[in-house]
Amino acid sequence: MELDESGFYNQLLDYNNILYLCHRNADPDALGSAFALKEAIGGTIGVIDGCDRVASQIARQLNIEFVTNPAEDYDIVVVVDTSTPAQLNDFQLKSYAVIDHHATTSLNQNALFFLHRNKSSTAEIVLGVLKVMGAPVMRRTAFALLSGIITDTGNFRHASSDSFKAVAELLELSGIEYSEVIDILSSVPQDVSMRIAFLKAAQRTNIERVDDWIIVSSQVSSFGGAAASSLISLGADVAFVASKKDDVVKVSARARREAQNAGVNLATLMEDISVEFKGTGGGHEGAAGMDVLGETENVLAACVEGIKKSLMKKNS
Ligand SMILES: [Mn+2]
Repeated sequence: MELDESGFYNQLLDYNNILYLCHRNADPDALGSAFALKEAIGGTIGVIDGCDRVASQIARQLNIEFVTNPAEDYDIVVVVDTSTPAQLNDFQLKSYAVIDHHATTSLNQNALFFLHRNKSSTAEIVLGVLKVMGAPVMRRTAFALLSGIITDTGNFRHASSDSFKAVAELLELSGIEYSEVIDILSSVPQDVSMRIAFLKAAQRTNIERVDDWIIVSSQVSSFGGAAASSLISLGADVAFVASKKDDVVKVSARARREAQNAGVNLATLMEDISVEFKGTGGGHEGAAGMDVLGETENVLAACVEGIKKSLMKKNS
């Protein structure tokens, strides 16, 4: 059942023991949104496997307590900022709700109720819920939501006018200075193994050119998503980076805005290819991912072919 902000909040009031569950390797948008909901409504924050580098720093800074790989004995689980069950590993969802901003959220289908908005971050949706509730927006809540918006919009590169409005509102309501948030976010040191992953991704790149479009694919053992973004900043229009772990090939895909305007939609591409390779996938037009089974080379080849097709369709 799809609900609006006030419906979502009113449904949650019926439950006592709520778990706000973030996707694995929780980012600031997931953790910040879960934290703001917990502060306003009560409950426990859970993460699968842990937080990413920036979210860990924010958790330390704001003293955010969370449970890693929580048990499954809650009255209801609110899945936050998560589009596919694969992002929750083996966590068995029974009674659950979803609050999310991804273009395709397959988790909505079996949820008791869900709140979905096409915003740049889940944090912006949560702010909407807090406003409907008339909940006070305290410093830590505002800080957590601001860091979610800033990181999910790629430092406002993919921000909508709504994201800017939400930021302005959060600063006003909480009295935080924007520079305080930026200082924390930029003081997080870039992990050395992440920088090595960027360099390896660049070294192993296969480059394909279609007209003036550059499509690249590569492989690293970890940090695939960040490595794909780094290939975009190096000059690729579309980048696919695969990591193989046991039998699962994890692909992270990124595309420049110009490629999206020319017809590239990574969310649907990842969904389509993941079906072909017996896995799950989805995300946004410009940033998506999938977990599939197969040979890494074949999976990457299918990704690159898919992009070539969508770029050529536009030309003809
Ligand atoms: Mn998000």
